[in-house]
Amino acid sequence: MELLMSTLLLRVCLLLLSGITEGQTGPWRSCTDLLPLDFLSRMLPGGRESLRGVRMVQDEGARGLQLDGPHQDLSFPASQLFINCDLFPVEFSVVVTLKISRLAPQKNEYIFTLVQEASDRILLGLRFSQDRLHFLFMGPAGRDRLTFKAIQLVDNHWHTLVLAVTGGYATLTMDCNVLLELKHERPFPAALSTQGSRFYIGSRRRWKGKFTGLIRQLVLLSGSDATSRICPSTNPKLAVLSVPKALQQLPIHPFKNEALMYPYEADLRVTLGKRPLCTPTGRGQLWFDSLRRGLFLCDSVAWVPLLEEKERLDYVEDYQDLYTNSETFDIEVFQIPSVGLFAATANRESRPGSGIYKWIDGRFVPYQNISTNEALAWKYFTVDSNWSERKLKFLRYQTLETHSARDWEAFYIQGEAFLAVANHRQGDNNHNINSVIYKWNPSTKAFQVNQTIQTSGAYDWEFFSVGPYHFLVVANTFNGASTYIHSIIYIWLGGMFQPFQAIRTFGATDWEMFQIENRIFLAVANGQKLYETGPSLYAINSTIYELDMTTKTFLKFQDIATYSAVDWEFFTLGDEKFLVVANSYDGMSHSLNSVMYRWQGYEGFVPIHWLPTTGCRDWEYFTSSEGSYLIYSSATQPLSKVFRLKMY
Ligand SMILES: *[C@@H]1O[C@H](CO)[C@@H](O)[C@H](O)[C@H]1NC(C)=O
Ligand SMILES: *[C@@H]1O[C@H](CO)[C@@H](O)[C@H](O)[C@H]1NC(C)=O
Ligand SMILES: *[C@@H]1O[C@H](CO)[C@@H](O)[C@H](O)[C@H]1NC(C)=O
Ligand SMILES: CC(=O)N[C@H]1CO[C@H](CO)[C@@H](O)[C@@H]1O
Repeated sequence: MELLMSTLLLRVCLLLLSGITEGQTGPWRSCTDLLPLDFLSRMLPGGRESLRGVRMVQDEGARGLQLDGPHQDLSFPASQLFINCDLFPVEFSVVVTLKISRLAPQKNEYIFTLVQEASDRILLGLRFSQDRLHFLFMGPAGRDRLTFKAIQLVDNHWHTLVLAVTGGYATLTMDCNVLLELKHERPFPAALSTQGSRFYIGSRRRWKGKFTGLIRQLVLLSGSDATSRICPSTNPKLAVLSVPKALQQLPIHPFKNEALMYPYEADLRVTLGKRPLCTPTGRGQLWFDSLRRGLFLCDSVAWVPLLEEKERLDYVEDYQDLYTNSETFDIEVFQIPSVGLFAATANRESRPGSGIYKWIDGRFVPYQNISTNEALAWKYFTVDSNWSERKLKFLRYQTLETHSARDWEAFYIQGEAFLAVANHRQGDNNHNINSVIYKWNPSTKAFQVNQTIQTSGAYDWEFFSVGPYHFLVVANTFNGASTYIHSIIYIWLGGMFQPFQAIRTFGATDWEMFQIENRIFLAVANGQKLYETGPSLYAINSTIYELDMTTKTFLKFQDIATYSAVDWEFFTLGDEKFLVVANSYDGMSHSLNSVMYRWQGYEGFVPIHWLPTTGCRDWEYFTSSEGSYLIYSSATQPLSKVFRLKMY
């Protein structure tokens, strides 16, 4: 298996994903894949607490950060960036946008440094004086320095610099004009180890030489000159490669009332963090609420909202109790064009069977009962689906032999329709059986077996495509002895699914694939930890993996504590991303909170809402003309619940 997988990987690696990731050059490739590295975004608070040592200031039509000192929050270990190896790249660029109003003669200020913690030595740094810019680095023969002369940075205007270092050369571009090219006698070291070192923004770890201006952009990227990525620019003094979101919104002109004119162009102070007091002396003060991402103005008594994000999740409201025919294992919400929005529940009892509900006037109402036998899953799909237009009811179409089927997954590859069924077990305890992938035959108008795949207590199939590649991943729950087994990701190659990667899971019940910008994630819901001996554990981690473009494998991204998780649902509201987990059992009770998480960039997913559920089995997100909703089905009571996501 290992060998098979690595040969497959090799075959696939060369081609895989070339469509969705830009090629990176240089030896840094093996050291980090987080490129370009936006230092300021790393510094800014993820949303909840304020960041000590930082103030946001708007000046000359753009926002920047004023740093109060070499605070610990303004630094981070190099190991966060250099994940796979600790060598600093030989070829790299630094892009920085700053505004410096004054500087005493003979003084130096540091834009950033990389300091070796134990020795306190600067391994690398960028600093400026009245009319010079110095790039410092630790060479094999000791401390070295490159100096760009006659650089007029200290003029109280914004400037964007690109410093590019390549072997023996360094170039400096200011406001999209190439200023200088220097050849160093001693080239930048080919193997500068960053081990045990820390990046400091705006200082060299001490007060002396701390940066007193405004900084708006600070990005490090590997490969040669980054100038071509940002120049030419319509605004070269503020040319952008990557600027934190909080600094982007501009200009602020919310004043409808002329009497309320405030001089927002002139060095306006914006405070981050908790709501400050608004008093007459603070009149004209701005406060940026990083949680709600709103900007507020103090009118001497109260904070007046100026600029709020369009639509953001405020709270979750218990909206509808949907009494179902019996306990519900799965719920599927689907839209039939020009007919409406429906929910299909897969119910335990065969009489009256499973239910179909139609969304009418902002609620689900019973629409049709369908006779099923211990139904576990519904999947709505259209392949000449036997949706009878005339009678507007679902008719029985084709009966496929299954073994305690847990999930159906319908998907298309190159225009052909497939249906994968997760066969859980045969008889009472044979879990190691085949699951089946059917292919639609348009001439016989029936599904035919295309491939069988050995699975262990299969619970879920998830199909997804990345660029031109198609993947199918199975959640293997139990092999008869243990739940700590491999779940396998397959890739479509040569007309069949072949193993791509095996991931250890604990009673996996669900896979959810989702994409955030161009990053691909795969989350597994882990149901329980059970070995041959010992009790079952339900309070365990479920894990989110991310497709690593360098190694072409899914690597662990984040562990999330769950309670017999049985479903993940990913959805987007406005420009925010969420995950909600179905927690079904904590070892004692089926009544417990399921949790909703919000994506917060490098912090990953952070819990924000706790939703009371009973026997939660499945979450579905849907929208109607009235708003956005979540519905969950209960496997322990004949009651499903709709929650409404209230926005502000
Ligand atoms: C489905 O069956 C239940 C239980 O018999 C019944 O109350 C309900 O009205 C039926 N729904 C429809 C749409 O026929
Ligand atoms: C499964 O479908 C693929 C794609 O159409 C086809 O190339 C392959 O031969 C089929 N395999 C079998 C066993 O029918
Ligand atoms: C869950 O994951 C966290 C972070 O990786 C780890 O510290 C913790 O020990 C894990 N918990 C369990 C129960 O495995
Ligand atoms: C393709 C197919 O089998 N279609 C059937 C759908 O249901 C109608 C009504 O029962 C049948 O007449 C069709 O043959």
